[in-house]
Amino acid sequence: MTATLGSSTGLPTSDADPFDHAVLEDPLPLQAALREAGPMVHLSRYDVYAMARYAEVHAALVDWQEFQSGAGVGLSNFRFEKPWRPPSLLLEADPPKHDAPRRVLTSVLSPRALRRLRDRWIADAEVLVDEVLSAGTEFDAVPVLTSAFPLRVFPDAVGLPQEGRENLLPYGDHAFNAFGPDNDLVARGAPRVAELSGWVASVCRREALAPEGFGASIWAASDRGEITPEQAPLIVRSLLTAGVDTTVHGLSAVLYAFATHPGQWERLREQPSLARVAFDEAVRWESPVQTFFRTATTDVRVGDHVVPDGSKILMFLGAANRDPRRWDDPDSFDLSRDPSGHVGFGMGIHQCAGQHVARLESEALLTALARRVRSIELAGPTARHLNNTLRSWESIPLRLHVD
Ligand code: OW7
Repeated sequence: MTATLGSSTGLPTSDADPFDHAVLEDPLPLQAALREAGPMVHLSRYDVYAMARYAEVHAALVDWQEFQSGAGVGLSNFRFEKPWRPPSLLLEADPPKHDAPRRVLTSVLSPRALRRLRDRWIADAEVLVDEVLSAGTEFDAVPVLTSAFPLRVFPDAVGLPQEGRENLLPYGDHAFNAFGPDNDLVARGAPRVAELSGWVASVCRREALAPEGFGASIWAASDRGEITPEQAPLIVRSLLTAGVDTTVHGLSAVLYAFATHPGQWERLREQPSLARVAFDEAVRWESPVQTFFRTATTDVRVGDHVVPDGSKILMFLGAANRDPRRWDDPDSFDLSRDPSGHVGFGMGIHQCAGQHVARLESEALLTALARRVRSIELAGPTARHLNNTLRSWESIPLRLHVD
């Protein structure tokens, strides 16, 4: 990065492109440079204001009055640009419109509502791990475990029809690319947008959803008048957009972390109840959702500087999660740390509504693996999957040693 001091205001400025392939491949150097440059940095290429330190990212996340989501949480400013799809009633909305959809989804995905899924998911993870291990102990963890497990349990929990489930990951991948600039990654997804969006819309309808499941629960809330029948399918759409790729990449992160930190796997083996901490530590360490934007609702003062009304603010969740001002030895994946307070699930009124679902998926898979696998190592070169928002893996070749 070239961080040169802006002449009149003293605001550091950078012409770096956070969405450049080289940066997406390894975002850590840019994150460190932006943190060092100051509490806020102007990114000249996109004319946006960037925050990469924990304190400022956290403050912006909890200040929904001055840093709104309703103008979009990507680079596109909905005040001036038409969104590529009808805005999310949760992610891309502010109070008061945000509140009823949020209340409903929070309740549908609450720890209490997940209790009936727990035993089934733990059994499903054991079956998957048994199947995988009986086929061999060397494999690519992404297709075989980290995408296979969410795809095995989540669509059923929503109540989706079987047909078309292969559309879930490509749809999510495009949605998360669309939060970034209109670059080659967005162009690559564009040809399938109409087809994928058509499928998603079709399965958000009440008639398409199973009589029990997260989808049916959302529709039931509309029967009780908690949301309108017009809102229900868009809230189901949030589940399908935010609930698959994110968990796949979170599971990839935690398995990669263990494959590269064998001592931590031994600790998990000794104390399987660490599975929950392990997942949150991996979400902190890898930050599957790297960035989100907000929009200034007025001229907002940040330190000695002012973000002009209507400007886009880019929050580097991944950089905040490795800010040495907040975390001891931030680059180490360490089960003895308390990762709570990380902003990998966001913070404040928009904090991830599906985090308990993600934690349960991870707990089920890690527990099943810990029961049978003595050690995990990389068996070849890994490959990243580039996305404008997500930090993810295309391939994690593993070799497991079983008892
Ligand atoms: C939605 C992880 C952020 C998201 C992401 C993408 C879409 C939505 C939510 O949460 O449609 O509400």
